[in-house]
This record gives sequence, structure tokens and C-alpha cells, in this order.
Amino acid sequence: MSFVSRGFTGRRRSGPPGRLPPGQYDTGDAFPVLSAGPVPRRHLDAWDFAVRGEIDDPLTWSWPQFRRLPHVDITADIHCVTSWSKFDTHWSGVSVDTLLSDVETAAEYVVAFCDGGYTTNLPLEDVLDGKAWVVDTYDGQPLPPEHGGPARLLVPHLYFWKSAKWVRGLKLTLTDEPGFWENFGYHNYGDPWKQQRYAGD
Ligand SMILES: Nc1nc2c(c(=O)[nH]1)N[C@H]1C(S)=C(S)[C@@H](COP(=O)(O)O)O[C@H]1N2
Ligand SMILES: [Mo]
Repeated sequence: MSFVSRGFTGRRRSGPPGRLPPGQYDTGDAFPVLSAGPVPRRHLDAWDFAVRGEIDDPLTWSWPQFRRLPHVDITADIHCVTSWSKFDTHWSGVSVDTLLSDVETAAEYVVAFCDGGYTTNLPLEDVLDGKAWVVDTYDGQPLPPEHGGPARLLVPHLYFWKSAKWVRGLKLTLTDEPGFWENFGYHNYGDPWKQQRYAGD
């Protein structure tokens, strides 16, 4: 079986079988940078992370407080809607479960908001149960500014535009509020395995 398929597929460029969503290619060692605007520069003294919206007492962590929260290592494949995927990216950060552990809310959605004004919306359940993190480390180094440092959201099971760079917090919402790309015609949910690239996909 492998004899026949190898003859027809030639050099395998798509990584391990079953790991590349439809329409994607493996970018290998490259890590493209994609941003809708310039890299915002914020001094860490003026950085905090907030949980607000549908919550009685909004939460904030300063940078030192955030750094003291329990961090976990994450290895994940990431998939950009522009069709590159990258396997086995290594991050460290705080699970959104940790950030929301004491939160009681009627919200069913979140909007991630960022320095520079970018936003993206997700169902609350998609950032819980070990599916999303606020990461401050990439490959053992502080997250570089062009990749969203000091901290970005990481939601690897959805297209990478949901992984908001320069993230400053989560707004808990009762109704779904489309974010930046979602308002420009990108899919509201963005499952790479279902090729949910644009509204209507
Ligand atoms: N704040 C902010 N976050 C963002 C974006 C952006 O323009 N601004 N672009 C998104 C898109 S479309 C992608 S593919 C990834 C790219 O992340 P990278 O530059 O680290 O590869 O960031 C996402 N997060
Ligand atoms: Mo993207």
C-alpha cells in the first residue's frame, strides 16, 4: 500500500498524516508574522490583563501578578487561514481555566481585546477545559513583540486569527459580538478541520 501511494505522492511535504487540515500546507521552520496593523509597544509597568463584562467584580492582574500565576507548557499545531500550518509549536502560559477559575458568569461568549484595538470573539466553552491559554513564552524565550508579546491568546483548535496578539483581556458577553476579522467577512467560529474560513463556509 505504501509502495503505490508513495509513487503517486512523491516527497511528502504535509507532515504526519492526519495532522494537516484541508487546504493547508506545512510551513516547516518558518513562523510567518501576520498583523492588521503595527506592533503596539507597551511598557510592562503599564500592562495588565483584565476579565470584565458579565462579571460582578472585574479581575485584573499586573504583569508581575500574571507572571506568578501557574504556567503550563503547551505543544500545539497552529493553522492560519492564509493556509500555512505549523506543527509542534512550543509555548508556556496561563490556562484560561486558571484565569476564570473563580468567575461566576451567565456569559456564553468572550471577546478577546488587545493593545492596538484588535478583537476576536469565541464561545466561552472554546476557551475552557484546557483549550486556550494566555502565553508569554515561545520556544523557551519571552514571546517576541511581532508574535504578540508580551502576551497573546493561544487557541490552537481554531484558525490562528482567534489567537489574539498583544491581548489585554477577555470581555465576557451574553451574546456573540463579532470581532475584527469576523466583521470583515471571516467565519464567526473558524474550525480549520471544517475549512470555516469565510462567513458562509
Ligand atoms: N492583535 C492582533 N492579533 C492577531 C492579529 C492581528 O492583526 N492583531 N492577526 C491574527 C492572525 S490573522 C494571525 S494568522 C495570527 C498571526 O500570528 P503570528 O504573527 O504570530 O504568526 O495572529 C492573529 N492575532
Ligand atoms: Mo491569519
